[in-house]
Amino acid sequence: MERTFLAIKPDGVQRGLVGEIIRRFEEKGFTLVGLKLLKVSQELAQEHYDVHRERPFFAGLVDFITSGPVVGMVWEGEGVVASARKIIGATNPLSAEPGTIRGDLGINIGRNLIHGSDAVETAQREVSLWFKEEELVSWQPTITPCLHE
Ligand code: DAT
Ligand code: MG
Repeated sequence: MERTFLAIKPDGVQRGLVGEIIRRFEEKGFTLVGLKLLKVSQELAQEHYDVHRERPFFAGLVDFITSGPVVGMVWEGEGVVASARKIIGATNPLSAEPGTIRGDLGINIGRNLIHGSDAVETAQREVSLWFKEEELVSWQPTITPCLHE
């Protein structure tokens, strides 16, 4: 089953939006298979955002993501990678559609509340970067027949 990695950034945790953000993925019907609150190390932050290493905003991004607690999550479900990106909305909250997390709850590109893997291969890399295999729980919700034919 497809999995994605999501992280509620320090702004989301500080603003008390952890429950609101998790609710949106639960309500959609995806399955939570990994969850932890952590202070992100410099090493993890730099590795996670490795593709942006040469961008002018890289240092600020690493400073921000290491500035306070982050909620790391793995969610599972049919098409979860692309669907989670839609639920999250565009990178810049000012351009993100209402109804999306960033569109409803954010204003600034550097404070856009949540990270979501952008492709299935990226998700695999990010899940194994943030979680050990034994930290993930494989389970099938009893409501599965209500969600899938
Ligand atoms: P996304 O998080 O939507 O996948 P991304 O991978 O292009 O976006 O960038 C990673 C994060 O870097 C993004 O969530 C916020 C920050 N960022 C991106 N572009 C930025 C910019 N022009 N100025 C400041 N921060 C930026
Ligand atoms: Mg990205």
